Formats: sequence, C-alpha cells, structure tokens
Amino acid sequence: MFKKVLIANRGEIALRVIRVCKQFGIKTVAVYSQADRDSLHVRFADEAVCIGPPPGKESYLKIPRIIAAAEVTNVDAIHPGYGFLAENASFAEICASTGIKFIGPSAEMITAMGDKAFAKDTMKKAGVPVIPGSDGVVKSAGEAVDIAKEIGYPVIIKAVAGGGGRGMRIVREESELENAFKTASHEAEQGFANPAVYIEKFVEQPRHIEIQVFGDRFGNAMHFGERDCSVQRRHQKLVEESPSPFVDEPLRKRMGEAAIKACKAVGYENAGTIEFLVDKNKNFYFMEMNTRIQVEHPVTEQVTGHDLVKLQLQVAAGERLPRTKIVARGHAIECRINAEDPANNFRPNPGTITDFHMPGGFGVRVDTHSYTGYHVPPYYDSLIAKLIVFAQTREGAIAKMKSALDEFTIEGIKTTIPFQLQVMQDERFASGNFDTSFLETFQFVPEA
Ligand code: MV4
Repeated sequence: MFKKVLIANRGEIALRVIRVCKQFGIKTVAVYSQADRDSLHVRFADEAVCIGPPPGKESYLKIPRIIAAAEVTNVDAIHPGYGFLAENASFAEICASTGIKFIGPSAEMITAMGDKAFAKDTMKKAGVPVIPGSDGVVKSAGEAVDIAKEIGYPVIIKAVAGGGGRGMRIVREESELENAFKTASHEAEQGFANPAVYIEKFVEQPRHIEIQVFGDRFGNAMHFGERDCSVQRRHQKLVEESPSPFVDEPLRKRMGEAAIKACKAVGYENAGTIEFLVDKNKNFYFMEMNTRIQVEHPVTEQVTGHDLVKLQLQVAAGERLPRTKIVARGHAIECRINAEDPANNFRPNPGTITDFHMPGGFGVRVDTHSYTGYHVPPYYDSLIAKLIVFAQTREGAIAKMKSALDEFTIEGIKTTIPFQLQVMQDERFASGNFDTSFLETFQFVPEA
C-alpha cells in the first residue's frame, strides 16, 4: 500500500479520501487555495500545502503547483477526487512520468473516453448497445442531413469533447439542421477548442441510469449495480438513488453485463461509471463513460456494503478486485445539499454558515466539510453536504430522507433543502414514475 498520498481536491471528497487513507495508516497531504485555509481537509491532513489564489484556475487546476507540492512532500500517489483534474489526461500523464501513481485510470484511458464519439464507437464494436447515429464525427451539414434522413427526427448534435450535457443541440426537423450543425460546431470550438460533433437519434424523456464499474490491472472487471440519476435540473443532479425504481432484475442483469463488457473491452482500471440512457420500453444505450469516482458513489456503497474509495486505493496499489459476489440490499437515496437559492433559479448563495446541525440516526450518513462558522467560498461548486439515507425499502428511505432533511439545520445561507423536501413529498417521485424531464415540470413552492 502507499505510504503517503496527496489529495488534489477540496471539500467533502478531500475529507472522504483522507479518512480512507487514515484507516490504511497512509500519511496524507492536502493542497489548498488561499480561500480554503480554514477548510477541514487542511486540518485533518498530516501536511498541507498552499497552492495559490482562490480561483480554481490558479490553484486546484494548476498542474505544476500540485506536482511541485507532491514532490516536496515526497508522496507516492495522488488522488484527484472528482471535478478539477480528475479527468485531465495530461495531469495523469505527468503523474505517471514523475513516478507518482495517479489513483484512477491511465492517461490513455481518460483521453479515449473523453472523446465521446471514439468512446461510443469503441463500445459499439464491443457489442454494447449505442444510440443509432453517425459513425463518429460528422464533417458537414450536408452529411448531417443525410444521416438524419436515415435515422429520422428528432436528432441530437453532440460535441465530441462535450459531455455532461454541454455542447448539445436537439433538432426536430430538417429545416433547422444546417443552422444547428453550424452553431453546435462553433460552440464546441469556443467551449472545448474542438469543433468536432456527432449526431444521433434523440431519445425522448429518457431515464439516466448509470452502472458503477471497477477494473484491476489483471484484466478483471466487476460492477456494483446501478444508480438512478434522473432527478436533475439543467444537468445538475439533485437526488440520486440505488437501486433504480425503474430497473427490474432482467434489465439489471442486461445492463450489468453490458457494463462489464464495456470495461473489459478497454482494459479499464480503477473506478468508472457507464452512463446509460434508458427509454420507456426499457431499451438502454451507452452514453458516456466517466473515468472518476463520482459525487453520488455513496448510494452504491450503502446498498453493496463496499467502500469504493478504499477499493480505488487498493486497486491503484496493485491489488486484485475482490472475488465476492456483489449483492445489493435495501435502498439508498442521496440529496446533494447546495448553497443555492431554489426560490431564485438556484442562484449560488455563498456566505457564512452561522449554525450547522447535521441529522443522524440509523441509516443516515452525511458527507460534508461544513461546520458552524464555515465560510462557503464563491469560487467553486456549491456542494456543501451530501445527505445519504439507507433503509430496507424505497418507501422507508424516502420517509427517512424527509425527516433527515427536516432535521438538517443550516443557517446563514440559502440551501436546496426546502426543494428536496418537496421532491420527497412529490407523488411522481414516490411512485418512481419519473424521467430526466421530471424537474422541468416540478413546481417548487418557496414559502411552503
Ligand atoms: C441524449 C438525450 C436524448 N437522446 N442523447 C445529457 C447529458 C449527456 N450525458 C447526454 N445527455 C442527453 N443525451 C440522445 N441521443 C438526452 C440527454 C439529456 C439528459 C440525459 C441524462 C440526464 C438528463 C438529461 C437531460 C436532458 C437531456
């Protein structure tokens, strides 16, 4: 096992990694920006190195500073967390060439899966179902028109370098296509310095269901079941759960097998997620592979009983994946508590938390870096806590989430808690009859 690990991240995920390191007796190094001097990841790590001014671009994204911090503290590995440099292939490459183990997949893998058209093509060749569409990049508007004629409208144009909902355009008829193609390509150039786009059939009102996978360096691959992430607003997930209320045993088996096939086809190492779109007829299609540990990983941990961050360290250190059969039991739900005002278009609401009291009890978990007196900085994402509940049934989990949200006290700033409380009381959510369009029609009542 590693002797010393640097955590190239902040917030709750930095704490999550530090805690696992402590269990292994691994020394930890935190890096922090000037805005995070009073953060818990700085306090709980054995050493801490300031890497620059508050903006992410000048600190948590500054590769040379992080590598310098790793070298002066003499670590043998870096955990990137999620966001920031977690899916930056050059960072993974520089780690490797400096003799520091990047706790995640190889740089080549990050590059391959970061090219969404290449990833899709790779999965198609491996026999994983993909959405009908272009074979790779579409070079001209004329070519797009021909492909759309074949697959039928509506279609969606996606940036090869996009992902997570960025750089997409839905086209409902041929007259809109040429314009949409040009704008999409232009936006992709502006946003990702890569104008390449591809085209596929637009799946109406799909569910977003993803499979947690793991690979080791011996070519073994396994999955830990699914997470339903359909409750999202403008591609920001607000509630996640496992298992999915929509997935029955045959579908679970098919999706799990497809995810393992995907993993093995590319020789994937470490934690990954295969994102699928699932239509109302239970057809599922590969969408993207995320090459990192995800925010919502705790729901999978609660139902499978496996510590996924611990497994990341073990696999990175060269251990084999466990041979135990993964059995999911019970039901877990996570709410992402953001410092945002749900009554004002989810506007970020940084500031000082004047009172912070966490819910507790059997089956209640809070992953957070917040505390009374903590200043939520305006520079980073607005996640201030993840509330995860676990119960034997979905109904029980919803009831537990309601009371836990109700008990959660955060004063001084606006949070998404009132919104999530109303989601928990929504009839469609309770029935499990929702898709990715759920929050578009959901009515939040601020004064309720
Ligand atoms: C789609 C789609 C419908 N059809 N692709 C959004 C995130 C990115 N990973 C891909 N996304 C979508 N791709 C086809 N062919 C609908 C979405 C989509 C979506 C997907 C998952 C969760 C929420 C979503 C919200 C809007 C659109």
